[in-house]
Amino acid sequence: MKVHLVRSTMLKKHQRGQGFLSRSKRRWAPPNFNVVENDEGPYPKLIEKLVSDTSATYNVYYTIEGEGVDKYPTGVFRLERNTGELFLLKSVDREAFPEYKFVVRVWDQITNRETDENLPLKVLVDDVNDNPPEFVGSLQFTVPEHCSVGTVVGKVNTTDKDQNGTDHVKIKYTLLTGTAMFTIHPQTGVITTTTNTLDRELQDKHLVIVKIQDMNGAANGLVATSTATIVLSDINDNPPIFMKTSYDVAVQENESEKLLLRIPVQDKDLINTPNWISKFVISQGNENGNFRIVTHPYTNEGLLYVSKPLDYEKTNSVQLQITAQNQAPLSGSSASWNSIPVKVNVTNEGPEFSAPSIRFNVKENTPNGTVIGTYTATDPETKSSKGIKYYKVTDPGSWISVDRDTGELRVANTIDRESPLVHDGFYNVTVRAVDASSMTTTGTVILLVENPMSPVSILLKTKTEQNEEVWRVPGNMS
Ligand SMILES: [Ca+2]
Ligand SMILES: [Ca+2]
Ligand SMILES: [Ca+2]
Ligand SMILES: [Ca+2]
Repeated sequence: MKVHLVRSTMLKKHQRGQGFLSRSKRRWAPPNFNVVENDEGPYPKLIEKLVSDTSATYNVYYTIEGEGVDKYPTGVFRLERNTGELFLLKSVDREAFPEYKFVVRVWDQITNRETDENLPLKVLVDDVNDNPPEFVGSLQFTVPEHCSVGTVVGKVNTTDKDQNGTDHVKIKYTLLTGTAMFTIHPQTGVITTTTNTLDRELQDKHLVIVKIQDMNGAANGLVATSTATIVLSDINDNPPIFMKTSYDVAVQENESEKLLLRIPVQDKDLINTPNWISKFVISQGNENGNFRIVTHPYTNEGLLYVSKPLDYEKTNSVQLQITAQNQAPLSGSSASWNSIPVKVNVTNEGPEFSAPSIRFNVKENTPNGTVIGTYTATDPETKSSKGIKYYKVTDPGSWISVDRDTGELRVANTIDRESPLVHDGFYNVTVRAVDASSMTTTGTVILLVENPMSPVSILLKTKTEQNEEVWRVPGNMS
């Protein structure tokens, strides 16, 4: 084909392939030339032959300057000086340089004067689909577990170096795995969920293979694949679970700031987050504020303290209800906080005898009313015996009387060393002390019954010839 470089007083149009050649009197706009990228040649390859109408009048020659010739990238085009033939010298890459602008000039061979106006020309490089689509940016997405169907997970971003607006860059998105849980929009690349059963506590992330294909997914399209990671973020769908169904603990009256109970719980949600950290509430039974409960910062246990002393005389047991919550509210309609009962038994501080047992020596046949000694108890808190009463519990021979107010012991009957109630010289009496709040304790009084003739109150345990154990006065071996 030829392009005539003409001057005309009339606007003309010549159909030329797919383009139009327009000319005006002073300036004219030639069509763009087209070359196809990646053409295998052979080279040089003739593109056009340019002919100026002035060649009819003059002997002309042509020159060319601009991109692809003497401007970057040089060496792509050559114009035959005498014939006006424009050659492509080598394969071109549209993605590297999509169009070349240059100027053709016509000269008189004799005068070296220009015989015509400059002809600006543009060569467009036609696209070939030689670039597969590419993934752009992160394929890491996060979506809350148990989100509703259709929740947007994220958008797969892509690029394609080929020509915009053509099928060469029209990408179709497909998921190759994970289709039971996710779907991808074929045109936009937006991934959404297809289920509301995604459970972080079961599996905290899913890997899905994404395929992208240009030519809108046609078989001749170019393909790329990559793996998207979909991380499930935690919601608080698990309440803390108690390890036991109830507790029974004891607290002594008048105690305070004492740890009564450690209550462990388990929580399946994400550890060390507000969804996991427990928050305990005494939901019932603490109307008087005797208790407080805090969360152990490391173990997440509930620590139940008595914070205000309890009075046994007012209450001897408290029924608490302990509820385990999280710092964060629960998500999901089916779950609710759990509670367990904790029974706190208040124990009284009873009186204590001066010793669990006490021993006195008493001669047999000691007159009634003779004082043997005293055996007293005190309140361990006040160390006082005030208000404590004493009673006999056991006294098989009724040999002893106990003063109810003082704990004084007196002889009340004939004490007989030979009585079958005496064993190895010992006779036992059990005494009970009772305080004002009816708390009791018992103690044992051991009487060592002595022979009245014995000069000393010390007896030795010896054996007879019949091998019986007997108490004897030292020196008297009869
Ligand atoms: Ca291309
Ligand atoms: Ca492409
Ligand atoms: Ca939780
Ligand atoms: Ca969870």
